[in-house]
Amino acid sequence: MKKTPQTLTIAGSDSGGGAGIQADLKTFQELDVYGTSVITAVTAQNTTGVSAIYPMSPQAVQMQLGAVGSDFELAALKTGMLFNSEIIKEAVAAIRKFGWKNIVVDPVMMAKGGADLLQQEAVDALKTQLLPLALLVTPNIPEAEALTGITITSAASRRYAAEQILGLGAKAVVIKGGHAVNTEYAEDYFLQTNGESVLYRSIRIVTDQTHGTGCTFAAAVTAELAKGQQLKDAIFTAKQFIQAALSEPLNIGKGHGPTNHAAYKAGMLGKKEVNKIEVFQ
Ligand code: PXL
Repeated sequence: MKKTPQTLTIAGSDSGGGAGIQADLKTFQELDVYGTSVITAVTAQNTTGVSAIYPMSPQAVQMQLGAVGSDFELAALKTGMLFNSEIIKEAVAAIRKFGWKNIVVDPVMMAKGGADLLQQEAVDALKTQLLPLALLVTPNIPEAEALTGITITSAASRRYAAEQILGLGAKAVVIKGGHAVNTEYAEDYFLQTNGESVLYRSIRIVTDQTHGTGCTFAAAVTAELAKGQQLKDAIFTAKQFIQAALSEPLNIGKGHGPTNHAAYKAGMLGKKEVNKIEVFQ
């Protein structure tokens, strides 16, 4: 009997349900893969912001990783909020111990309201220990700038930053364009170590219902990788998924509401044409 592909998210809990572990598991479910989770921190948060962060102890993270690793056959995994260097070390040790592949690293650093989801002391561990294990890193523009020290203002500086990130050991990077000043399009720039690049372009959806966009995108890539999709195709589907999730907002909460994780599948099932993504190779 064919088994459902199994995945893991190593990330923080968002009590508001729009980002973090909750966004990841919803996305895994929508894309027909089985999701497991290792919680790195519990955040008290809603659509208006983060009011508290409670990191798990390194041992609590290690025990969760061991429980998942000793039972499940993971086809892909993603990391999100890792908070500190001790937790990063545990994630790295488990990835090595269990020989996990198809690692998607969402280098989560800051929440929309400015709360630190990765402590400054941990940026170095993320760069030197985790990124060399990554098949794909998915920074937004501020994260790509923080990882490289490069200010991204043009296609050339974006490419230069992507090259620098590959220099840290990741096999591929996609710099997401949601934070760019471009008001017409949202362009995600992909570069891999063989020099191949792809630009994924969609019409920009103007909405403040964007909480958890990055988590959801990386989770969708992870799910597609787990199903055996090639990286460039997995990113294409993830872009469609997030475009659908942004285009049919749920209008929940008083602040930056969550994206609509159900919209992609509902559109596919209804045979509605999913949002157009242009691909430039
Ligand atoms: O979207 C980044 C992110 C990741 N993980 C958790 C979060 C957030 C943003 O708020 O709360 C737990």
